[in-house]
Amino acid sequence: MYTQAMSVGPQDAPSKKIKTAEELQQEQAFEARIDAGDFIEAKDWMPEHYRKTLVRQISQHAHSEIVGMLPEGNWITRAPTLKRKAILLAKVQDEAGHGLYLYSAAETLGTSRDQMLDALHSGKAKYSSIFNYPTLTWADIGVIGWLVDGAAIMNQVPLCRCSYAPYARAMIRVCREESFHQRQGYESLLVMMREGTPEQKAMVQDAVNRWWWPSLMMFGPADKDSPNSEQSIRWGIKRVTNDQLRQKFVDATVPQAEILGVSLPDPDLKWNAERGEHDFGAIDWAEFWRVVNGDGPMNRERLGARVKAWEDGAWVREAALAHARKQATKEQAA
Ligand code: FAQ
Repeated sequence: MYTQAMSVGPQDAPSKKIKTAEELQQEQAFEARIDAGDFIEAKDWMPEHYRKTLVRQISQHAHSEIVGMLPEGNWITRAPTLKRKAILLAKVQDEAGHGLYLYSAAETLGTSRDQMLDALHSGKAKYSSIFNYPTLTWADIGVIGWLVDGAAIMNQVPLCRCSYAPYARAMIRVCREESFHQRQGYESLLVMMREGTPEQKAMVQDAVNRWWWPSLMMFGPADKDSPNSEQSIRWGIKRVTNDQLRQKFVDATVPQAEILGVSLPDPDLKWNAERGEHDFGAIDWAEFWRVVNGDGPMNRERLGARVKAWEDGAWVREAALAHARKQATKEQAA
């Protein structure tokens, strides 16, 4: 049943039922393929837990893309120039496309789009914590491109090598588009910081202050508190751990902040020559879990907007279905 598929976690550890010799053989053959670096296709045999983990991650990823359209969509009508509006429109449309590729990839695992959307709308499925924060000023749009898309790329490039081939293939195109998203955000901030008024520069700094910590939270809980990581790494679903990706993101972003001329809101952030990477301050995990569990600044609005869009679109789905049925009847009659 779908609700089970969506709630894979430590509580749903692989079934302890006694396996038949055939099942054991299939499992061993699967593990051998994973060890050999093979990609798994939709029709290949796979353990139920592998399938459920993928449905959970890919559908949550798809939901994130679709919910992620809302914070930026909020600024399309208020973009400062025609050029910025065209770029933002293209970016938000890209996110819709990413959602569609990802829902399609998840569907190959035997879960329907309706089931996935039902899980989102009923609050059973998660989506990225980052989209539960408000976009208060135009600078937030640049900062989302720079930091949020920057974090998304860091996380998603390794997913192009995910052991599940349909997901890996979808991620290749997604990553190319995310690179444009990151670039456009950074460029818009550069313009504001180099040519802007003192008020505009202050607006950029304020946006960076608000988005920095939530961006670090995007990578998920610390490895020691991440119930899914070990098995997902073992199966090649995730190739790099949450903490490793977070560290790479910090190291890549610090020099970009210097070029921009903004500071990052962490007094403990400094280069550690011994380790060859940056030290950074403690993440507020209580805030992270509050937001993940539905009590962030914008959770209710975001979910409310998605449910409303679904309900408002009912007539389109009904009309499309009626048309498809009519076509099918005509073809049968012919
Ligand atoms: N927010 O054991 P782990 C984007 C949940 S796309 C909410 O470490 P896992 C593009 C996690 O689901 C952004 N929940 O889990 C864009 C799990 O709960 P569950 C989305 C989170 O799966 C840009 C529990 O905590 N990207 O930004 C978060 O091994 C701009 C324990 O965690 C993806 O989805 C979080 N931040 O690792 C769009 C990438 N972190 O399901 C518009 C694909 C963790 O057991 C504008 N996903 N949780 O109930 C992944 O790489 C992984 O799923 C992680 C989490 C790394 C997110």
